[in-house]
Amino acid sequence: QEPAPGAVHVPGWLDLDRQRELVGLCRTWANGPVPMRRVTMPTGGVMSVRSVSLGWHWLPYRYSRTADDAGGGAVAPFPEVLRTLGRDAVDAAYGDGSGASYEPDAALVNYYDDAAKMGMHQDREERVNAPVVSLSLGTTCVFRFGNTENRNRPWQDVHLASGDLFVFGGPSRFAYHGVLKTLPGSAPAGIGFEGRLNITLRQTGLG
Ligand code: MD5
Ligand code: FE
Repeated sequence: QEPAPGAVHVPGWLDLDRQRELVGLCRTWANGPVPMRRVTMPTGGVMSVRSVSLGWHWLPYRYSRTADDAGGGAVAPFPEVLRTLGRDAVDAAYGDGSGASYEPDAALVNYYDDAAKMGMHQDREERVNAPVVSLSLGTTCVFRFGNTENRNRPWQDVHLASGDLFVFGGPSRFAYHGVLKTLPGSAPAGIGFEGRLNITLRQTGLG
């Protein structure tokens, strides 16, 4: 499904074995040098989502090699397995061979408990417009895919289920988007955890 130019949704891209493998990796990453935590925004608000970064540490509104808001330690390196997965994902979405030149160097792993959500925002800390790859695990969420002008209509509400791939590239790369809610009880049997995980891969364009 292609909800907008450059935005490609591939439901069920990951089989259950692959999903479970990624859940295990997320568990490892969540317990890495920078623990999974809730990010505090400059306004003082605290995000309901918990997150951990690999490669480059995301914080509002920049990337750092060190966890500047969480002790200052070094961030875990970007895992090779995600580079390969990212290239495969871009190829699956676009089918034009562009995966070969995709060089993701930052991953953000987000964890949503049943109450977590994410307000409408753009991802614009990256300096290049390479696609963002999004992989969903666990409970289904209602994802709001908006427009590039502002956080208002038009938007499309899309269900992202466990194993789904979404690639945001081209004209959709800088669209506003958010997660309205997750749907408790919607995870596949055997996924091995409660809640929702989302892995995003990004190419920062930072040296
Ligand atoms: C999530 N995460 O489900 C989403 C998936 C985030 C975030 O939004 O910033 O951590 S990534 C959705 C995304 C990324 C980049 C561009 C666009 C959507 N887009 O242009 O719509 O936890
Ligand atoms: Fe985002």
